Amino acid sequence: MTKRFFGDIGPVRFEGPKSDNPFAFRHYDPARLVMGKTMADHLRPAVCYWHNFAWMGSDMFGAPTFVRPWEGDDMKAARLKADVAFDMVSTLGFPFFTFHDKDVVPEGGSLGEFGRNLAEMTDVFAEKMQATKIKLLWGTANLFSHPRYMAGAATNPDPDVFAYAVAQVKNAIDATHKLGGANYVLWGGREGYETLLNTDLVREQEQLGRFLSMVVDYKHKIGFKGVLLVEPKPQEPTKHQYDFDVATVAGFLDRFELEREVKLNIEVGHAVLAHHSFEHEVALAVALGLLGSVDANRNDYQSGWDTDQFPNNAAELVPALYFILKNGGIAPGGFNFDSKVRRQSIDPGDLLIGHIGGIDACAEALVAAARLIEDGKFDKMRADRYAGWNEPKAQAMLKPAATLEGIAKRVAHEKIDPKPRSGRQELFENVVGRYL
Ligand code: XLS
Ligand code: NI
Ligand code: NI
Repeated sequence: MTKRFFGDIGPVRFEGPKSDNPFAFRHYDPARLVMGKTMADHLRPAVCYWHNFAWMGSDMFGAPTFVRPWEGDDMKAARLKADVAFDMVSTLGFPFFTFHDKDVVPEGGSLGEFGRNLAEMTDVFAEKMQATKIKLLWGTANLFSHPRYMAGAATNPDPDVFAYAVAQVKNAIDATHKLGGANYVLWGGREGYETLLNTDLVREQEQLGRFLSMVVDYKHKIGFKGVLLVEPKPQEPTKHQYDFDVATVAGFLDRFELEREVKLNIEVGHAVLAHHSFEHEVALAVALGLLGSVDANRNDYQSGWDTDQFPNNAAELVPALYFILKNGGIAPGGFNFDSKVRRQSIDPGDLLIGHIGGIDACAEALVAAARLIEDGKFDKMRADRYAGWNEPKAQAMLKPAATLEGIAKRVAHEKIDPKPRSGRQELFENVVGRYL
């Protein structure tokens, strides 16, 4: 590298909430202990290749706005991109990065060339990871950008596309495995439909189930120790995506007997698109034992689009962090910033500022959620609400021996007449707010 992309900025350090240095953390203090674990170990933040290095600032109506020295479609450009990417992760002091195969190398003219490029870049990454101690949170394959995937990858009506996708995923898992990735992600960007009029959804879901089962088998065959993660999203780019939300994917995994093999990568903006909240998706995944990792970002609430903005609202994140802490943490997952700067943020420093604000919001929420748990009042309020269920008579109703007529008889005999009790929602909200 002749001239450093980020000029003289960095390394980014913790300076505390009073700092007005835009290139300092105000809440994220990587080494600070929270409930006996460092903030870095709790959040396991990652920089993604995709938004930072593969998107040049174009939108539906406008040309690219960013000037990036690594723009180009050859391995020379890819190497420069890798230099800047590792410089960026080091400057932020984040422990992880994530990538799609297509983000890091050109596809070239054939799958063979694509595979060779990826293998070459895997060696480059391995060296850089060794030198910087930066680790791979997850790798993935882009099965949605190329026109061949316009009608889906695993769910394509053309079996040759299915085969091609399988081959591409094999290469991406091999690369992830070689780099000791903590996880491997499958986001089915086009695994859905535009119109049911031309779609056999029974067949397509069978194909998707088979595909995922083969990925699971391959993982075991090569001894990949990372966790396989499906990333739910309800729509966009398709009208309807099969991996709609946590509940839908949970059902899908059960149906194909993959619920012990695959976990979920939950993205904030996708939760919003599904008309859920982020904490809903997290809480449900925790409840089902399916929480894998998080794609941290936020959505614009008006747009109806996956805007992938950096998170900046700590208060909104507290409930999700609470459920994550209750789950015993997110590892081997982490907080991957699947976030991008706005199209007008054209300065190199803007990329850093986005991540700084994002991790600060997560760190502030983490501390608040930890206080909430350590203090104990909140958990007690939640437990008190269900205290009646601790009674033996209540417990008996949940046993297999319980019957409708038995319970009905007891209601008459004991003249049971329940009185409404306040759910105290505002109190719960106020208590959560107290810890920020
Ligand atoms: C797109 C997804 C994508 C996945 C990885 O909406 O969030 O970025 O995280 O393919
Ligand atoms: Ni994502
Ligand atoms: Ni997304």
